[in-house]
Amino acid sequence: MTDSTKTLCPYCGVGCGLEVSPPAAAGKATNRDSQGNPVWKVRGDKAHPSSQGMVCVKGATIAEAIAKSRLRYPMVRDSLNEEFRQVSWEEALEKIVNRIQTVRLTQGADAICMYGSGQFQTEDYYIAQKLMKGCLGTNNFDANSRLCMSSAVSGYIQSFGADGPPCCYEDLEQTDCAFLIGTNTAECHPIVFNRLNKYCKQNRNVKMVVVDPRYTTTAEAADLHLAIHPGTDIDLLNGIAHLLMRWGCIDLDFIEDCTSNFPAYAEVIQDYTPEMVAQKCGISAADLETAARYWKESKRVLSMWSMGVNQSSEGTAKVRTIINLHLMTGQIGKPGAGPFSLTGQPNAMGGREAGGLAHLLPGYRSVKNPQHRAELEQLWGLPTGSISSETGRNTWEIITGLESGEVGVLWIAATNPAVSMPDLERTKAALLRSPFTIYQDAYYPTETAAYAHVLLPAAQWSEKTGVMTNSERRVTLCSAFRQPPGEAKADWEIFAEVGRRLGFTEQFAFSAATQVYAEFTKVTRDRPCDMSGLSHERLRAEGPQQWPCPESELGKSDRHEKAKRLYTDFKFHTPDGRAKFAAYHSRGLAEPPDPQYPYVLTNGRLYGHWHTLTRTGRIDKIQQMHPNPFIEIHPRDAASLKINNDDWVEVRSRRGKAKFPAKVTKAIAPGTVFVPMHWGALWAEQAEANALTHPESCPDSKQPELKACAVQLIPLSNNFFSYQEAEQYDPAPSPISV
Ligand SMILES: Nc1nc2c(c(=O)[nH]1)N[C@H]1C(S)=C(S)[C@@H](COP(=O)(O)OP(=O)(O)OC[C@H]3O[C@@H](n4cnc5c(=O)[nH]c(N)nc54)[C@H](O)[C@@H]3O)O[C@H]1N2
Ligand SMILES: Nc1nc2c(c(=O)[nH]1)N[C@H]1C(S)=C(S)[C@@H](COP(=O)(O)OP(=O)(O)OC[C@H]3O[C@@H](n4cnc5c(=O)[nH]c(N)nc54)[C@H](O)[C@@H]3O)O[C@H]1N2
Ligand code: SF4
Ligand SMILES: [Mo]
Repeated sequence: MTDSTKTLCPYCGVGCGLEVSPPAAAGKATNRDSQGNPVWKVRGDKAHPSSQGMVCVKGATIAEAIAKSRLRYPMVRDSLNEEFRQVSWEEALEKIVNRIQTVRLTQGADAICMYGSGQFQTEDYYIAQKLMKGCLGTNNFDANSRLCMSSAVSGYIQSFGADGPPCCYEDLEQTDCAFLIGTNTAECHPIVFNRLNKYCKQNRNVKMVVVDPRYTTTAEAADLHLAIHPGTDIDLLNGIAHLLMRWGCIDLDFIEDCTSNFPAYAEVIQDYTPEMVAQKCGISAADLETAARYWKESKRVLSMWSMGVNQSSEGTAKVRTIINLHLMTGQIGKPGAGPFSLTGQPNAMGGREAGGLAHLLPGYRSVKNPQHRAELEQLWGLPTGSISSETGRNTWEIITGLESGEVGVLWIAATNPAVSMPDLERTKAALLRSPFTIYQDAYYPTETAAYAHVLLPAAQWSEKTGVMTNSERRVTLCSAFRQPPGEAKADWEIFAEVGRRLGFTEQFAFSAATQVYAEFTKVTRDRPCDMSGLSHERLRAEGPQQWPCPESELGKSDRHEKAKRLYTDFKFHTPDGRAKFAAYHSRGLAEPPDPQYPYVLTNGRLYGHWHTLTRTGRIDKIQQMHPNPFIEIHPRDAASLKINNDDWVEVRSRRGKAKFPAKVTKAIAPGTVFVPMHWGALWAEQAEANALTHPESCPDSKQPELKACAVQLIPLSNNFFSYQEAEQYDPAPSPISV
């Protein structure tokens, strides 16, 4: 393999095209990483339509982390206080299969759980569904997308009758107003932001609104920044709707012809007067009015959102309330307009297509739907009734299942829950109780490895071939261009091998990823995410493709144009074909601040780092960009607590504590503090954001409210306190701003 390979960046859901070439050109010195591995050269793929050659620092430096600190061989141990010993695949697989068979017989299939990830390729996801939901007959497969995209999924399904972001990146350059809510796009979706920001700068009449309690890098670029109190998004959105209604700026024809349930919504928004909304959100009535005016004056509004909206105990309601505004103004199904959920992980979209949550089945199907189950049982060659009609355990229910002893086997792959789950103390205690945990990861050590009985080495991006789908529904083939280290195998290969050993030889008779993908695309035929026209061969020959891409459309000249946007005919996937308005009042935070825990803690990401640092923590350039965790505190709060820059602050919630050096800044609103989510126990002492967070979740999407919990702040290293004194400290009630 000497030529360059086109592939996709394996980090965020923007899905930038990369071109990767071998480390050494003939006669030139080989660039090596700090562990002596040759480093591949990476540049942006100019021909990739989503990114047009652009990359951010994460994509540009990915090659520096792919060979370091890898898990190379299967390892096992009988209990968590023993050392791991290296074993053959044969021995590891035998142990797993025996345990699965025993648990199936003694506790039933529903005692087996798998927890996967939006960092799987679609092939990995699909085979995991077939194994768990089809062959084993339990829907206990959930993924870290539960912590990420599930509110967007349920919002789209409830409003439109199906999941799937209806927009595309060309809309970034065709809009009159970009409405960014709960997204720090500049740091988390940098190439989406670059495209948008460049366009806004060239067209001064195009407006950018940012709704975020923090003054983020994204907010710096905005025409209007609404620094709302955490958890007041629904108030704001209903307040904008109230003004649009008052001004008569609604699309009555669209509402009449293409939607349902408008009267209920119209009644709800009556209550959201500008005075009330401004007061609740902590913004001025003038700013609220400006936001509403931008909606009114813009022919095309493109709203974008991410975790500030989804990670909420009313996440689905927030998503639907954003969609309401689009329905009310007819801003959907046309260039430059629509409700655009920015996906987090590189293949969270593929995960949704493959049915990778406990209530879903492949091809945008639902476990609750008897016809959907029957279709898959037939496609998979399984007896009728093989697929359970019960929703499986979601991410948090896996934790509570460990607590109650109902989970007998836990198989975790491509995620690091010992850092990323809410209420870490409880999560870790539950993981400690697991009778048998299989952990399948690319790197070693990670925090979760400490809780495993079996470690399986996974081949990662660059070492396995498969597809990923980005936020604009564009599917890119990621071809392998180097060998996996040691004995690492692709996730789907491991699942398929276990399937065969459990007796499902026909169901897992695959020898290459291209065969897996061929079967998967068949399963999507005639579904909203129809990809029956796609194959590895076509993606290799023709480059990345957007879905829908039904086989029947192949060869038609307008195929690509038609796939750009969904709902251009204003026909939705609901039973009556209409998009449904939702009528939600705001409920606010699940754990609002109070005199004992007077601050709202929010948390999120930094530009250079990726999640739990398994890759970016090992890249020098990025470590230098963001060397340490910190806590952002507003100068007013810092003054009242006598905290100076760089003073250590202990943060306590009802569940746990952490400590950070202070960064005193007006970028965070008074009453709110911010910490990055990245540093787990292996990377810093007691700087885990999730030691503090709680698992209260949205009733529809079951997505936990990771974005907000109530905390107290205790200064540790100034003149007034020692650490010991702080242990007895009773924090003086501070002003509560929510
Ligand atoms: N650099 C980098 N990029 C990434 C990732 C990464 O780890 N690092 N991860 C990827 C993944 S998986 C994801 S999910 C995305 C996440 O992308 P984002 O959602 O953009 O990232 P976050 O920083 O988690 O949160 C976004 C913002 O939500 C705001 N927020 C908090 N509470 C509220 C609220 O109540 N209302 C509103 N309106 N806003 C609120 C926070 O202040 C924060 O600025 O990023 C993806 N891209
Ligand atoms: N407080 C707080 N907590 C959060 C969030 C937040 O905003 N705030 N965000 C939540 C969100 S949106 C997300 S997406 C999660 C992310 O949280 P995690 O999923 O826990 O984070 P990662 O560090 O991306 O973990 C991915 C793991 O997969 C491994 N890996 C990479 N490629 C492969 C592969 O091909 N196969 C296998 N088997 N392993 C592979 C990596 O080595 C790494 O260990 O965190 C959630 N938790
Ligand atoms: S924007 Fe996202 S997909 Fe693009 S290079 Fe950066 S991390 Fe990779
Ligand atoms: Mo995410």
